[in-house]
Amino acid sequence: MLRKKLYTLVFLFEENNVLLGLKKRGFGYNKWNGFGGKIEQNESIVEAAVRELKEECCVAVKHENLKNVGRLEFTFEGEPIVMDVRVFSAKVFQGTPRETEEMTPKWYKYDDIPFDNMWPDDKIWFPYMLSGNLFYGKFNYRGFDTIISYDIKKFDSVHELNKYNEDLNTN
Ligand code: 6U4
Repeated sequence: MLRKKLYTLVFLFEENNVLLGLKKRGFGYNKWNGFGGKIEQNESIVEAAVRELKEECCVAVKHENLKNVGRLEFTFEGEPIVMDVRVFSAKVFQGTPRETEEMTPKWYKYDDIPFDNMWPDDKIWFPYMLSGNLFYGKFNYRGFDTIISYDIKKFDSVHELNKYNEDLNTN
């Protein structure tokens, strides 16, 4: 039986730039990615997204300014766990991104996104996010570099996406 573990992943946007962070330790080490992590006990998904963003790049965001733009599920061959990642974007936030123990933040123009130094799935679903489409992607990995199979669906409304995000607690 596969066990699901919930994660958050937040991207900030400002004038056609997206904020990425270079992970300095742990899972995804040395890859550019959004900001996020595991959901703690007694915490909603959105609360976790706010907390991780603050911890990892010192930026504050209000719940109502986080938009749920997608969901990603990752399985790794031979591992009994599904990483269930809820993806958010925000255009309104407080503070200037700063380096922390976990991440080095940097703004990237859409044309300069360093896909070769990111998770291989990112180049598949980023175009959906950057063009404002909602998405639900499932990726099956062998090791951390090879995608064996994947499936991605596009949604036109948050309502449709939320049918898949049945447990999303937006409090
Ligand atoms: P600790 O234990 O505090 O270091 P924590 O910050 O809670 O960990 P972490 O860093 O393990 O969690 O979270 C992993 C992050 O990486 C989440 O934001 C989800 C994201 N992620 C994982 N696999 C990914 C993948 N294949 N593609 C992607 N993001 C992924 O774009």
